[in-house]
Amino acid sequence: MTKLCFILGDQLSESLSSLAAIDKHKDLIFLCEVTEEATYVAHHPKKIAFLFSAMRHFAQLLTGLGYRVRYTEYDDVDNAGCFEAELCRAIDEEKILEVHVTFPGEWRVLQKMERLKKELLIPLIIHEDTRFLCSIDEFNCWAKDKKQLRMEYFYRMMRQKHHLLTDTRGKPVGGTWNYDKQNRKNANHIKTFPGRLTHPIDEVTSAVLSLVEKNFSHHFGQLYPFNFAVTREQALCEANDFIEHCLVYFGDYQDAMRSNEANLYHSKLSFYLNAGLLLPLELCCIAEEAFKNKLAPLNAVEGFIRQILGWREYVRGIYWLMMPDYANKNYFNSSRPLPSLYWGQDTRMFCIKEVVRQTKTEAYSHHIQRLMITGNFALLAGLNPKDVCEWYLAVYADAFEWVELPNTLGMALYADGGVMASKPYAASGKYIQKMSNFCKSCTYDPRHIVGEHACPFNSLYWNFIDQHQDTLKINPRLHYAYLNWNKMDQEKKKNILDKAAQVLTALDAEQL
Ligand code: FAD
Ligand code: DLZ
Ligand code: SF4
Repeated sequence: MTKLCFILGDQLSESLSSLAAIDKHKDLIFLCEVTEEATYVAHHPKKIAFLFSAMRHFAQLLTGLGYRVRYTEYDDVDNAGCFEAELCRAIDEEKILEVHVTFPGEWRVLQKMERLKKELLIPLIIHEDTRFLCSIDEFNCWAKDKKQLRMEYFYRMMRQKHHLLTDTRGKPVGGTWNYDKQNRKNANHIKTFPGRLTHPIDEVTSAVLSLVEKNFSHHFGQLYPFNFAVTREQALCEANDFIEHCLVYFGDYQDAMRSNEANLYHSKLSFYLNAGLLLPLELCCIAEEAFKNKLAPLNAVEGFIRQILGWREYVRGIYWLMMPDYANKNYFNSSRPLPSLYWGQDTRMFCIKEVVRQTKTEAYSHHIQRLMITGNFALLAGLNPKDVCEWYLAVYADAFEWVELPNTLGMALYADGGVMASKPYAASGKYIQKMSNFCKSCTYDPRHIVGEHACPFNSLYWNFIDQHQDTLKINPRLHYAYLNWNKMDQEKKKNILDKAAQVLTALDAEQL
């Protein structure tokens, strides 16, 4: 009996559960590049090129290992254009009697699998995605009796379970679970940052780049220069390079932002983790090893491990716990359409302009830029969560819905009403001034709330605090914000709210 193992574009791992279910010598592996996946949101051209090239290289690797691989390229004449039709074509042509897949990363794709399971005349078996360190069942079990699903407690449980940075009694190395307080320095004084690896463009990547240029150059984003790792070997080089050159300062400058410097000391490994070229546990282990070998301090290593073992696993748990209703949450009933400055329309707000510029050229920006610049602005300006989530899903090369949605809808927009975050990540221009050098290049002034040159974040911040006081003023973490707002006299409040209204009018008129 011939079985088929259907591998999706973000499942490029040799250890994939569905691969273990087939016979290398008898069965068939199937991958396909399809229009529907490339266009259900207008993905950044770099993201499409990265995934197609990584898929093609992975298929080559499997062939080299002795597997039989069927691969549909994007411009194959018979390409049926979507997962279902391509799978059915493969089943018919190859006389397949059983299909194996690994649990997909999106609700949308899971629905496709469930439908196929009913419609196909042969069994379709969905295997758990064992690359994650916390299974969906385990997360649901952890969440079941909790009033609040705070990441910190989930993370401690995961540290103990995986014996990472714990002593023999399961206590945290250094005496504290979380060293985030040490990780809030700005990087304005730093002269140079570590350079990054480059990878040669081989024939496979070159063909993919031409294909993407021909078919997707109308999508937002710059295809060239293209410098993504596209094989596991190259991704491992990226990981080792990060450990050697960046991890040491990863903690200290984790929240810092700089113009013309997208990377700082961040790992830029999310693309490879999310596509399956790297595995989360191996990264946590090499980081812990670096700490043991005194290559990096505890605040850096703990911070890095927390992002992967804590946040990454936690957001996946939240996604599968809360879907499908989660995608429709809109706690503040925000409805303003996404303004064109998110697509690169010129703006005088330097911070937004800079983050959007980096996003366009790199298909990447680091966490604080996503959260406190584009995310914070979307929250304060009351942008429609659906539009905002679609933007994040399209423009970042590491974006798959299981990770993008909770981060955007939950963490950045508080649209889930506090499932993920204990308070909205709303901040004024003061925060951005403290953590970046952006304001020095800006027409606006972060010190002013009203007046011609006042930073738009400032009045929008107080407008947000005022507008949502019915729901937010009982939040203890916003106590000081409301104390300060209520201390202001009526005239001052009115001037600020009038200024916020002017800012929003200018935003709608594309004149901000
Ligand atoms: P580093 O700062 O070097 O962190 C190391 C690793 O930790 C990352 O590679 C990533 O795998 C993991 N990590 C860190 N923070 C998070 C987090 N909050 N959630 C999940 N994993 C995390 N991350 C994605 O992988 N895909 C997304 O689509 C995505 N969308 C986001 C949208 C918004 C609005 C926000 C605020 C955050 C989003 N994140 C997303 C989380 C985070 O911004 C990225 O993981 C990180 O910027 C990737 O860059 P890096 O590899 O240099 O990360
Ligand atoms: C993102 C993406 C793109 C652009 N193209 C493909 C593709 O052609 N074939 C494929 O198997 N996967 C692709 N992907 C990734 C899928 O969208 C991803 O597997 C699902 O979103 C589930 O996470
Ligand atoms: Fe951004 Fe305001 Fe600073 Fe300008 S002044 S860069 S708009 S925070």
